[in-house]
Amino acid sequence: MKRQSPQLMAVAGAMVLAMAGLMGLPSEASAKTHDVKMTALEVEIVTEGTGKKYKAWTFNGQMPGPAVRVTEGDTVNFTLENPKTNTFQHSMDFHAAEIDFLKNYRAIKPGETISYTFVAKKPGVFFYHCGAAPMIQHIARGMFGAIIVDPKDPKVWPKADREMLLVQSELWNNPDDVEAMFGRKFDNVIFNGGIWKYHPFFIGGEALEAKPNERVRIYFVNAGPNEFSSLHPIGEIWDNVYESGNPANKLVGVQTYVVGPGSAATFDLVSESPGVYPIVTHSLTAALRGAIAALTITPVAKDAPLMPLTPWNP
Ligand SMILES: [Cu+2]
Repeated sequence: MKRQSPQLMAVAGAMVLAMAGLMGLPSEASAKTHDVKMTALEVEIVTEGTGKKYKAWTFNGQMPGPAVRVTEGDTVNFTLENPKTNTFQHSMDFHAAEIDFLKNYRAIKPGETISYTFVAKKPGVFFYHCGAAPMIQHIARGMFGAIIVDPKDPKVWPKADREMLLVQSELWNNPDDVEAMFGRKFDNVIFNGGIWKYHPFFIGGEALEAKPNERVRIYFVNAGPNEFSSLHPIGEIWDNVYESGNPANKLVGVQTYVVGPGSAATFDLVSESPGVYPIVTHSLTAALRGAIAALTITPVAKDAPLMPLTPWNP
């Protein structure tokens, strides 16, 4: 067989790539595979700046569970372990996945492990949660979190200068009172698992920070289990709101946006003037029981993790 010259091979290769580009074929080479493993842990966690503890059920011992971040088109190989030291069944339901619920989201007993694979086909910010019965209790006690699916083409929306992830949920003093959960008799509504976590007037509370004119992108998930969030930045207007965090679902100049339980949205805020802009759910029975996050706009704003979990030590 006649050997092709390296130059000819290179030209042929370039032609194939050019053809693929002309035909609009996606570049599969850029899609990644992520192995995500979580462990269901029934543990005590700190939910207040005073150090007060709560008998939670968690993913990886934290409420919310760890933030998962992938890009549109990526594959997620997910594994949930329910260690035999636990007492209850647990499961995992990813709203970013489009797969069979019966097979993949079934509850597993202590000592068991479940794995499944999904492709994150749609960009956005999505809820994840345990769905074991009674689901209202498994979510109320802390088994929830967020997965961000970044758009494949970052140019589909303005670049963010700063990003934050906020997960709202209701908290009951008695984690065993399922009747109070059905009756919506929550004691607190919280952001990222802490009562007044981002309110500097309370012990252990620390404001979120950003610089003037920065585009602050807030990925927001409402874990519920029951209450709607009516998210509003006091003293400001959302520049953009993206339903489910999908750049195609763009709203402009929004004062307040409702995010139902089990839903999510991405909020962009650009503030020109230094000051304090509290981010609240305008459902006041919730805001006044813990769901106020102070956002301080200051030229000396510090960098912070995507989801500042505990300003206080656990
Ligand atoms: Cu669970």
